[in-house]
Amino acid sequence: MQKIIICFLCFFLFSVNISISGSISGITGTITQGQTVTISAAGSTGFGSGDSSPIAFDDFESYTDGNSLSSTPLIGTWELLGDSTTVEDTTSHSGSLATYHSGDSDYANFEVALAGQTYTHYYISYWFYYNYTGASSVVKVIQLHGNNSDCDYWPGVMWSTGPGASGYVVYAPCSNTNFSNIYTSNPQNQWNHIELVLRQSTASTSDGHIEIKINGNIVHNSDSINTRNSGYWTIFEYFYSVSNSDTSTIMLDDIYANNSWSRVVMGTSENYADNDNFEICPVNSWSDGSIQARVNVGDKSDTAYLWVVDSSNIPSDQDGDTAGYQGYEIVIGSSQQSNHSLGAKPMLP
Ligand SMILES: [Ca+2]
Ligand SMILES: [Ca+2]
Repeated sequence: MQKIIICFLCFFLFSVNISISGSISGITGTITQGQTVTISAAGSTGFGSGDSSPIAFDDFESYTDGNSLSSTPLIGTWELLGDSTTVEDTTSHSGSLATYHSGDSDYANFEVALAGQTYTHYYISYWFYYNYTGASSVVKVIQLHGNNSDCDYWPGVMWSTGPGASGYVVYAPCSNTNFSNIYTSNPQNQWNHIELVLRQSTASTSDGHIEIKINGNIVHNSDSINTRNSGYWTIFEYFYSVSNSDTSTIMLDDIYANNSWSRVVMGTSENYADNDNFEICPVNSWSDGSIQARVNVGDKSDTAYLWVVDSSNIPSDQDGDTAGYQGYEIVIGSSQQSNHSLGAKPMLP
């Protein structure tokens, strides 16, 4: 009888937990905007080490409609530039408020200064909504600046839109050879999600990682890019105005940046890779067995899925038997969180 139990135990262990990813055993707290929830790790494979101090985050819901943008977001700081940016209820991704900027011939609206930092990894996520009128425009979605005298100046992402309203994303590596037309779409007048997973290269070596996703489309993904010759990225110039020369409007919401790939995200498809976008939930406490995160539901409602992504960019996985990374099922607005896929597993006798 003892042998039978041991054999069954071996079968159970090997058949259920074949993934190296951690998985979530439970979530306590209410899944509503701004609430803090505690996410517990299941079994012996925890969440690993992660970062609990994002560089910047804001969902802009603490503003009053029409206020000027503050240099102190919910997390971190940023520097205001050029013409004033306000927070408006014109349209938003999360809640009812987002940044709003309208004008022409403008440059960056605000930036996150990283001077003196030697961070190697970055994860950036935010939502943008834009409209321009005119014959030619350049949507400068985001630009990472380094040293102007070095080739570091150019590594950036710009969204150029020309006559005929065909847009494309440009990534410019150290070689100054732009990867242009890597996303030929022009999604004006809708909310779009951009996600960047970045790792600086060794100096003058083609071993950097640049991964850019827009609305779930991988528009660039390389592990062999030289991102610098000597220095490091020193500024994220977030959210350039849409145009160098034409009238434009751009709104931004749920802005997040961190010098780590570790994060907590929420999506609507159970399989991680099937999601067109993610909501980022900033982490304020991270240990191998337990994480505390600030809920950011974005535009999600009813049933959604949550993942803890580790510092190597590997998501948690609730179903080791199924290919890919299955999320932990949650119900927006509820404090009764249970994972249905884990609940279906056979129990030990
Ligand atoms: Ca918002
Ligand atoms: Ca799986």
